[in-house]
Amino acid sequence: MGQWDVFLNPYKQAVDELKIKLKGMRNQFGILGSNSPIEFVTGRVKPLASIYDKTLEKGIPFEPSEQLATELQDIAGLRIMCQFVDDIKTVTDLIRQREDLRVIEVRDYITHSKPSGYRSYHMIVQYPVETVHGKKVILAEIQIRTLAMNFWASIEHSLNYKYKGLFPEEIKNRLQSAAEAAFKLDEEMSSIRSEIQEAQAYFTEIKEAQNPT
Ligand code: 0O2
Repeated sequence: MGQWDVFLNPYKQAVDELKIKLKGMRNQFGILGSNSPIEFVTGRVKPLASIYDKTLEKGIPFEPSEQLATELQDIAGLRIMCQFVDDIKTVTDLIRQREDLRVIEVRDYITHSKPSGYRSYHMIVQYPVETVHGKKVILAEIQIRTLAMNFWASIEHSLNYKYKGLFPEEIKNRLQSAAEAAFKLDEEMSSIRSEIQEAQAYFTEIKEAQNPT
């Protein structure tokens, strides 16, 4: 096993565990028969190529080290998607109450979106991983956003990759108006939230009646 594999292993374990735990929160709402504030959860360990790019940006050595573990807070990354903007607050409250992690920092790009138009709520957490050599506390970043925010961010991320951050003016303007459209979509959906949730509860009931367990 290489040095990087050894270094990244606890992050992989943390991502696997947190994915299960956060998905568990979603399932509990389902069992209790209430609408879940969590739509779906994804997670990844930052690829080595992205770690390399970030070390160049930050001017730190590209090597598995304590400095890297402290300065790159999103080597373990989780993403929680919600249907409605208000669900984000519910989810962040649930995360803060948990005893298996500790929130040490938040970045609220929903109240203050980034100049690019990016919106999302980021929580940096300390998470203890049990290893064969004992407990290792690592940092993880949990990004919480609506489906509309996620759609915009995924598209912008791909374009960013293509243009290496140097968007032609036309694309930059279109992305900004798409960000405004996503914001409007979130507002519109919030205004008919109870209608939507009633309909979703109705369909869940029908599905359960058709497939009793
Ligand atoms: P990837 O590929 O998702 O891993 P830093 O991590 O130091 O560069 P900062 O601002 O200290 O940046 O951390 P922050 O705000 O938590 O943002 C880091 C992550 O948020 C990014 O990770 C993206 O996932 C997301 N993000 C932030 N700004 C934007 C944006 O303008 N557009 C999109 N699409 N995503 C954004 P990485 O490492 O950049 O990328």
